[in-house]
Amino acid sequence: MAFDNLLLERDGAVAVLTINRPKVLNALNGQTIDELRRAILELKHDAGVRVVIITGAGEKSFIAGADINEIAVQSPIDGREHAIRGQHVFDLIEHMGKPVIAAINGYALGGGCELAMACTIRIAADTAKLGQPEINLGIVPGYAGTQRLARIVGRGRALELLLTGDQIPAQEAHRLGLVNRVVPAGDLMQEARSFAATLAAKAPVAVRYILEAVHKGLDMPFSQAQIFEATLFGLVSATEDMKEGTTAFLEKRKAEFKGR
Ligand code: CO8
Repeated sequence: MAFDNLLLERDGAVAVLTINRPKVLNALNGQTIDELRRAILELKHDAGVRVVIITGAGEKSFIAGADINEIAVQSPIDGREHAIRGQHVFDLIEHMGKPVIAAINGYALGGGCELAMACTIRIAADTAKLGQPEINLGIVPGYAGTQRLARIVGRGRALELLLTGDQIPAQEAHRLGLVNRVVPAGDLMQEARSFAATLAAKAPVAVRYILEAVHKGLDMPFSQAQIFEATLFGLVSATEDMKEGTTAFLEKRKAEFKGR
């Protein structure tokens, strides 16, 4: 599949998707959002891909937000539609059933921070800066930043970040729980690939059900989420990978999961 603004590379079970508009610090215009949708759907349905890494081209930026050139001229109706369209694409990332690692190689601002928050795991270069600076443009986040940020770091911290628009360094983002790990900038992709390889070796159906249990379960009342979890537990017990995992443990050897 050909893209103008994305690079897609496969390395065994790991796919690396790079937002490739370095001249505008990888800002997300409408075309890029559309290409992301196509790429994510392709990766979701590719059984050979078990983990996806998303990063930004160049040294400086992961994604510096939605493309302000487009925001500046859009009508209110278009603005709403564009926000909803982007939200659907980010939901696809969150619900693709495979871990997605954001390798945050620089600025993750506005829509860039929102995209990172839709990923399963965030690894940041020690040079990265994160934030939701929309308030400084006189707008609000539109790709679910008000919702995911509050769920990840808590309401009080989210409100401070959203209302100040401050860019925070990677270490501060780590302290808040906004990123999982901070690594030296030069090691970022190696760390992301190594983490991806660890996740790719896990049982894919169990991985998918854990993602589903957490993401769907958090939107349910606790008692229903527990039943949902128990049902997934029952289902996963029917997999060959469950037999392999438990047998390997009892035989004191490493399990080889096949995704069945
Ligand atoms: N959109 C368009 N162009 C951008 C963007 C952007 N978000 N960010 C940077 N650029 C461009 C600059 O205009 C500049 O272009 P040129 O070389 O032609 O002048 C080039 O990238 C390099 O940027 P700078 O010269 O500004 O680089 P600096 O190192 O001086 O600064 C910053 C880097 C701090 C990242 C700075 O570029 C900046 O503040 N960028 C904007 C960050 C921002 O406000 N992001 C939020 C955007 S709004 C948003 O994300 C809303 C999401 C929901 C949208 C829902 C519907 C569409």
